[in-house]
Amino acid sequence: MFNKIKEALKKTSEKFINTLTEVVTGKAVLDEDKIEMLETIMLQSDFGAEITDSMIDTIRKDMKSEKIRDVETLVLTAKGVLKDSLITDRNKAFEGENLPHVILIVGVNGVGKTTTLGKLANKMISEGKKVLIVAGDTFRAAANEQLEIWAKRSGAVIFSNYSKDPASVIFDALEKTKTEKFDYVLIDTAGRLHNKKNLMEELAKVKNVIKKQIPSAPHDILLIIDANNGQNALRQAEEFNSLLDLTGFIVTKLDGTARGGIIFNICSRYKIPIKYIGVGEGTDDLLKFNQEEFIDSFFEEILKK
Ligand SMILES: Nc1nc2c(ncn2[C@@H]2O[C@H](COP(=O)(O)OP(=O)(O)O)[C@@H](O)[C@H]2O)c(=O)[nH]1
Ligand SMILES: [Mg+2]
Repeated sequence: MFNKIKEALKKTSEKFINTLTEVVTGKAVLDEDKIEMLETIMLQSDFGAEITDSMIDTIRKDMKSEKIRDVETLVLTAKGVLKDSLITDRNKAFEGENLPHVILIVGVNGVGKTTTLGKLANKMISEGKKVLIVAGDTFRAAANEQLEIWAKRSGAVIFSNYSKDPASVIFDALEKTKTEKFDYVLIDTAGRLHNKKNLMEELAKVKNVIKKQIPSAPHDILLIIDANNGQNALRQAEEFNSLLDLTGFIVTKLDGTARGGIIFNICSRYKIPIKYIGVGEGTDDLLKFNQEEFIDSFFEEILKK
């Protein structure tokens, strides 16, 4: 698991770490050119201006107070800054006492909603849970097949009705959970652009319909974000969060991107936790997000040097 994160982060961490190690040269003298380079690299990797500024300021301050003396102490400072950026104030437990735990999956087109839902179902079933998948994307026929494949693969029960609108399908699906006991209900939705008002309003309606059936639900509303979406991902987070009050993010396609800084950026901006990360297309390529592990993986290469 550790290796998978490390592999996925490689493109983001490599440049960052190479430059970081060069920031302190010789007898702990700050190399100004390298500091500038570090700044550029962090911005290119989507860490965002706030974390980048904080990184540069903290390094300067810790150099001055001689807290940074060599590469090892520099890494401690850098780790501290990244850890601080991941502190969230909204950490609703993923496992709810109010079973079934209803999870609504939202996001723009192609970010990996259906795939992530499939991987989640798989994970839950392997833990012995009973899972209902609800096909809330009633717009595309292909979405139907894709979800059915995932349901079959994982052994989850699927609820669909492609002649109805999403809100009615979801309403009926939750009715079913009242007679058949499920641990988790995973609701897939159609991709929508965060700036398309009517489609966004439909999501608000979906949330209300869920509440009508189970007042404490949805227990989680997770926004799926593609790590490659850069600044646009931040806009998506903004719009979806203001409409739905998100409980968490899942960042997908971290494998092979050099823009993994987005993890720190969105988390620090919204103070909403990242629950999982997607590191590939396979069933097992969804990892529970663990701050410590993530940061350790990020810095592992440097510490081996
Ligand atoms: N490399 C990679 N591909 C992913 C990941 N998650 C999803 N995908 C791919 O992204 C594409 C779109 O996924 P899909 O689930 O259909 O997106 P949706 O439109 O949001 O439902 C598919 O080809 C997935 O296999 C990931 O973590 N890594
Ligand atoms: Mg989909």
